[in-house]
Amino acid sequence: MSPDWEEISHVTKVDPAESLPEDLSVLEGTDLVIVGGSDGVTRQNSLNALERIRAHHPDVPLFQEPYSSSHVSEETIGAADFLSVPAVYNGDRENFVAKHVDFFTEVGSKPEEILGSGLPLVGDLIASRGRDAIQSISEKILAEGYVVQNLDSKAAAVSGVETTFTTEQVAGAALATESFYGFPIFYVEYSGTYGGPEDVAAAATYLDDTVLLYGGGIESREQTEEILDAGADAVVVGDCFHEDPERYRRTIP
Ligand code: 1GP
Repeated sequence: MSPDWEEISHVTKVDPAESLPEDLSVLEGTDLVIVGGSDGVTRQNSLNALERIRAHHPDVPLFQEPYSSSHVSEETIGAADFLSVPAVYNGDRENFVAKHVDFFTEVGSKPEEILGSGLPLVGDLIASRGRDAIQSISEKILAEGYVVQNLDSKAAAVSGVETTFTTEQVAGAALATESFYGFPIFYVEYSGTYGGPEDVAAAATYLDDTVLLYGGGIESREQTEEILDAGADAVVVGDCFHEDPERYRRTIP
């Protein structure tokens, strides 16, 4: 299961560790909101952001994008429509395999084994509702094949990214996402800087069933259009939303 991507071309990434604009009507016109960040994120601030956005915009699809199971609780899972979880191709092993196996180990373990684990609230949920709860958590999780292309970003630091991919490697990662890993989303991440359309165009060549997202440095409608024209299904706008709501509004097509 996934949201209706045909309807989504503009995504806003809200950092729960940063303050939100006073007036959340600025989000009108965005098609999807993702709550996630790379610094100072907690279960509580994630939940606060999810609940505040839901209260103002009950109909906009809402994701939580945790990079650690410490951001996730029964409440955040309940508040979000989906959990989008990055698997970083050019990151360290922890961020492509280990963290995910650990997470699903916790989710899938017998309740008595996971109560008191790093995911106590998920443990309670499973203890109270059994296998159905495991099933419903799993169905809410969407894997994102991720390439982090800005080495100076916090996203690179927390994912163990030490080298960026060439355009050919980005294309290869996209092809692997579609034909080998089967992740529903491929994400070209330039967090904090505008990367231009090249990687997106290369990735788009190989993606039919996989959704292609681009994020990084988008501050204008022209940039949004350049990325969409290159073949992305949607742009993701982050910093600009927190820093300059008026400029952010102009990134919406
Ligand atoms: C960050 O891709 C998003 O994860 C958006 O990037 O903050 O640079 O807009 P910016």
